[in-house]
Amino acid sequence: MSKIEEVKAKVEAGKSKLVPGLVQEALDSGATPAEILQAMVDSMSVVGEKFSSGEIFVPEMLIAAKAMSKGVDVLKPLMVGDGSTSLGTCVIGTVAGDLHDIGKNLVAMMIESAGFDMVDLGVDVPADGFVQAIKNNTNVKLVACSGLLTTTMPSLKEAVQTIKAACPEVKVIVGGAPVTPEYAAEIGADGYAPDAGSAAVKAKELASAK
Ligand code: B1M
Repeated sequence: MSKIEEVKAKVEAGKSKLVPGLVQEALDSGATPAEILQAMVDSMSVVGEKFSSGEIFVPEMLIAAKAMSKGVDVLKPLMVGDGSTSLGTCVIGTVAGDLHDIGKNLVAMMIESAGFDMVDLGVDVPADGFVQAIKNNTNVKLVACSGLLTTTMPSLKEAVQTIKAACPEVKVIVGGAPVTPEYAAEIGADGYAPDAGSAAVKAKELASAK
């Protein structure tokens, strides 16, 4: 089994103590951070499928998520930029009722490395929490809202509409597995991205748009 396959297997099995060391070994064996990250994202898809089929339950999903986060911690310094230029501040959070944060954390990492200062509000963020953060921080150009559950899509809509009503000059980008470009447009978001890499590209595009 290659080191990258070992990382994938141990994330799926939720082995948080082993994953950081294996990620380092995979790097040392020549795998790129992007390849290792993709392997861990693939693991979470397997975990999701096993949950859907009733093979595992919430606690197992949670420990797999913890293992992935530990692996991402090792990759983070290799993936973020030097922060020497700032395109402004980005406020990010997962919307109300939703506790999923791995995708949001990756999006935060990539947008930060694209040159934004990052204010991360965490998970379960109410619509007015985003507005307060815009008011409490300087030079906020962008808000990034993540949502992973179909049941929290109404929270995403409420967040976008509350932010745009209170702060129309701030751009809002949305994403997360159930979000489509059509839904993003329908709820009034300025941008949509399917993954963390394209979220960073879209963030730069929105920040430079007049
Ligand atoms: Co939950 N969960 N979960 N879960 N969970 C999913 C999302 C699910 C698809 C699993 C399944 O059934 N197959 C399903 C949702 C079904 C649906 O609504 N359509 C589900 C469910 C049902 C639930 C609960 C309701 C289970 C229950 O309690 N019965 C519950 C809800 C709790 C809540 O939020 N209120 C729940 C709980 C949990 C845990 C807490 C145990 C844990 C999360 C821990 C954590 O995040 N710290 C968990 C996990 C781990 C998952 C899966 C297995 C993995 C999620 C993940 O981290 N993926 C997930 C199955 C799956 O995704 N296949 C599942 C890896 C991550 C990198 O991908 O988050 O999609 P993702 O992010 C991507 C893109 O979506 C995008 O970029 C990221 C990376 O490129 N993206 C953006 C994300 N945000 C973006 C924002 C952007 C742009 C792009 O712009 C702002």
